[in-house]
Amino acid sequence: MPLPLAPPSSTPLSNQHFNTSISSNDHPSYMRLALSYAHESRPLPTNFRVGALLVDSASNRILTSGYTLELPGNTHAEQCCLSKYAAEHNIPEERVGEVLPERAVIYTTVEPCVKRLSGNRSCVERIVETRSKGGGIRKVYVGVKEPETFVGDNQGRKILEDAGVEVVLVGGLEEEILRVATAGHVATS
Ligand code: HJL
Ligand code: ZN
Repeated sequence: MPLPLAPPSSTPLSNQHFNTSISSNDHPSYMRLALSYAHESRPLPTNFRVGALLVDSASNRILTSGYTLELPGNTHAEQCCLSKYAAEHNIPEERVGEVLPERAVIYTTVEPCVKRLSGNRSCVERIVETRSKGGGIRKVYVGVKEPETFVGDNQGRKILEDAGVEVVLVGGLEEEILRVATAGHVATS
């Protein structure tokens, strides 16, 4: 019997791996779960509220979840996923590719960033780095392209694809993803 989904606030995922009742090819449901994590993020005018999941697509297990500013400091959702998984394996985030399962994928409500106004390392760089030893993240499921608010036209998709990471747009939740992502932004008109 499938286990129930773990809702973000009542069941923190920090150190547990869990199965869900989502079937492995049900990408919209995984994206909806990622979106539920985006809701956990504090609204701010200076970034987007994003939710992400690191999933082992071979075993259909969620390895970690993440959302913007979940970890201390100015942290992004995808970064939190990788960082938490690395911490669970007692390895620095830069080496997380060494402990990821062969078919690891990321679901993220907003396209991974290439450039950050803060100058911090981008999520695209972190994802590509996981592939340095041949394994690593092989696919990224994206809910929306990054809006041009902060850094203009984000080339995340192209750079990931050039590095051999497949990028799949999962449509259907764009409106809600953008509403959540921009909740702390100041209206311009
Ligand atoms: C993604 C996130 C997040 C963004 N994008 N994919 N996941 N916050 O968790 C992208 C946006 C940057 C701004 C500001 N946001 O966040 O371009 O301060 O948030 O480094 O460029 O940069 P900082
Ligand atoms: Zn990022």
